[in-house]
Amino acid sequence: MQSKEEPANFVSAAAVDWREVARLVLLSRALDQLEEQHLAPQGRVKYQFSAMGHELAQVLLALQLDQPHDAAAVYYRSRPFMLACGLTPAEALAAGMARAGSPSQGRDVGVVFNLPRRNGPTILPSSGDVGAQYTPASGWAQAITYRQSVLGEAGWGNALAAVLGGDGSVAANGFWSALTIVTTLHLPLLFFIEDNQYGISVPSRLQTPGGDIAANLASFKNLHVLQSDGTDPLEACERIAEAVAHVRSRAGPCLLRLRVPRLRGHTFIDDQAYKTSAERDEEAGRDPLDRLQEYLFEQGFSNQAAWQALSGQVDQAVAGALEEVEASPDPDPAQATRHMFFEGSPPIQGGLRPENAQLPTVYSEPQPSGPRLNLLDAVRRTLESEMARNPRLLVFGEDVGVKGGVHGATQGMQAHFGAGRVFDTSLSEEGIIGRSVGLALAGLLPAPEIQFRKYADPAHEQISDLGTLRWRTANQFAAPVVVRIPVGYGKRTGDPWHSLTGEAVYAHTPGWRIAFPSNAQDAVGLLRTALRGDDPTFFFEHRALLDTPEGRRPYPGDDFCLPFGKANLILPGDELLVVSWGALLHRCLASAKDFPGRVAVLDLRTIIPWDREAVLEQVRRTGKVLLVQEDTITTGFAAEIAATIADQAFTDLDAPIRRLATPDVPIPYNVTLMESVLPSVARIRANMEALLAF
Ligand SMILES: Cc1ncc(C[n+]2csc(CCOP(=O)(O)OP(=O)(O)O)c2C)c(N)n1
Repeated sequence: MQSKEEPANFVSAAAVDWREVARLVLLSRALDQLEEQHLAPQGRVKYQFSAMGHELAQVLLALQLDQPHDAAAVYYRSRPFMLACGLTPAEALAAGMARAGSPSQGRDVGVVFNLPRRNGPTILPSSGDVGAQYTPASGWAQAITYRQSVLGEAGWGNALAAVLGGDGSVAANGFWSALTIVTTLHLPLLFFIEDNQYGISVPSRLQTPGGDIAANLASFKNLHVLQSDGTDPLEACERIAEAVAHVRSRAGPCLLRLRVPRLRGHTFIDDQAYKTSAERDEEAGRDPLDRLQEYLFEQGFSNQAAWQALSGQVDQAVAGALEEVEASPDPDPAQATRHMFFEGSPPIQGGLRPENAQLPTVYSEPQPSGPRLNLLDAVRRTLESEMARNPRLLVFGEDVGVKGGVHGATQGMQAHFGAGRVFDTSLSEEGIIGRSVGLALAGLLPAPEIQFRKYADPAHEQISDLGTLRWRTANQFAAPVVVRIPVGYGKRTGDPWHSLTGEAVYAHTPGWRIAFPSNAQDAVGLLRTALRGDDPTFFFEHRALLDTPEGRRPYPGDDFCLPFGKANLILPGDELLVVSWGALLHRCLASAKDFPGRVAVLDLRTIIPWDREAVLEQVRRTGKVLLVQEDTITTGFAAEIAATIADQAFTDLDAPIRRLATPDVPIPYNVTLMESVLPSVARIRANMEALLAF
């Protein structure tokens, strides 16, 4: 019963199903014991992360996350929470033992969880990277407010996002990035920090000054900060209820620090030699299971006989689950390469497809009309036309709102579509991409801008985790995000910070598609296809083409979509094939003019997927190939093309495969220096000449 002083959404201790709490804590304990006494020593579970000491607090939280659009981002010590959210004992064991039937179908470590909604919150696909759970959780929190206020969906009204993490994780970039996002935007996120005073062996005083993140954040603006003993049933229950009520009632984000013991090593193989025996004894004396039992007996919710009976039922359930998992097969090896990209069947959660909100992609001929547009204007017009048709599309990034982007790609869009849909972000690329993951998982379509390719570096953890998200969850989740990035040297300028193309890094980051258009028409078609697609996509906008004549084309129409993986033979020729993309494509065309009819120029248009067939067909016809790339030479994308040609068309070659690229140096600031390292028209021409004469 709620008393008069209790805030809205407050769940009092009297309303808690303490028998269920006890069952879940006992279940978690029994699974840990089975693993540490049998399965890990036998090598049948390779990573055993005991949750002993953390169980009570996690279960109390999970049972309060009962609204249909609640979500939680968890970490590897969150199994008690998962059990309370509907993970079955058999799934838990199958996960650790890497059997079919685990939530990742044996693809991921057993404690790196994901779970589409059952009886609790949606569990966002978690990561093995400590701290990587925070910014996606902030994205879900932002999606809650977007779906409620921009899309007008009342059902999202009192939803919340929770993120679980340890005391070590509060030193990670993602924690601070998410904290900044949710406090500046007043978002419904609950930070649930389980402080067991250690990372692996590093004590919490080396993670945050004084070892107390809650004390340090006491004066952080817009953050409600709470502390609790995570082993005391009544106190933990009340503080958790207070934290949940605060966030649910839209009073802003909250951080709750729970002090818990870690009753075992970091993992099964950690002997805890860095703790004194007095310290270990002290921790053992704070076992939440003992305190729970004591509390339940005191309150008359249980007694010795009832406790024994419950414990027996739990042991039986675990034994039954083990039998079931032992009888289940290994996952099918034929499936191991599936689900890197969308294959036609929608995921359960994430992106627009589960709610049938996707716009159709129909490939057709361009319908050019009007004057020739800059590539930059073409991008803006495409974003605007898609925004007008798709209310789930959001555009954001640093300076993207009022200013309209440092390059001007989003000029006027905030005024037109409102600050809910087109907005400035805090200066954190990890925050931009990580929040995009959460937004996409919550059924929206984020199209963030990163100001320059080099400045995506801080986001790399989120980028690589997003690339594998569908695969890691065996297609249960997907998060299509379209990231626009201006890349490459500028019109008459370059430098180490603003001029990187760096496509090879992303081509080597599985799960991402990469568009790299050389003109405005292709930019429109590829961007629209990306925005109607199902996969994370990088859309590269070359700076030397943003407002120069080479890139200009008439607008091809509001329905024009261009397929990925279809190269464009811009110039036919019989004796030598030149393959390029982006701005250097135009240098290749200028060079080829001197050899009419002899040099073919193929614009790759997309790097992932790339058009192998078109390249091989032209190689077979001409017998010679020159690959021209702006990115640095070593392990650049041209090397991938060269390897494929050597493998598939070796006997068709009449000359060595040649690459032209920037040497392994950054782009220099001085223009003469810059031009000395970039493949120039003169160097391209000289190489064409040499190959034609070979
Ligand atoms: C980015 C990253 N760095 C390092 C690691 C290795 N690592 C795994 S767990 C861990 C300690 C994390 O401690 P804490 O956040 O306090 O959680 P706890 O294990 O105590 O529950 C470390 C260093 C990792 N997984 N990810």
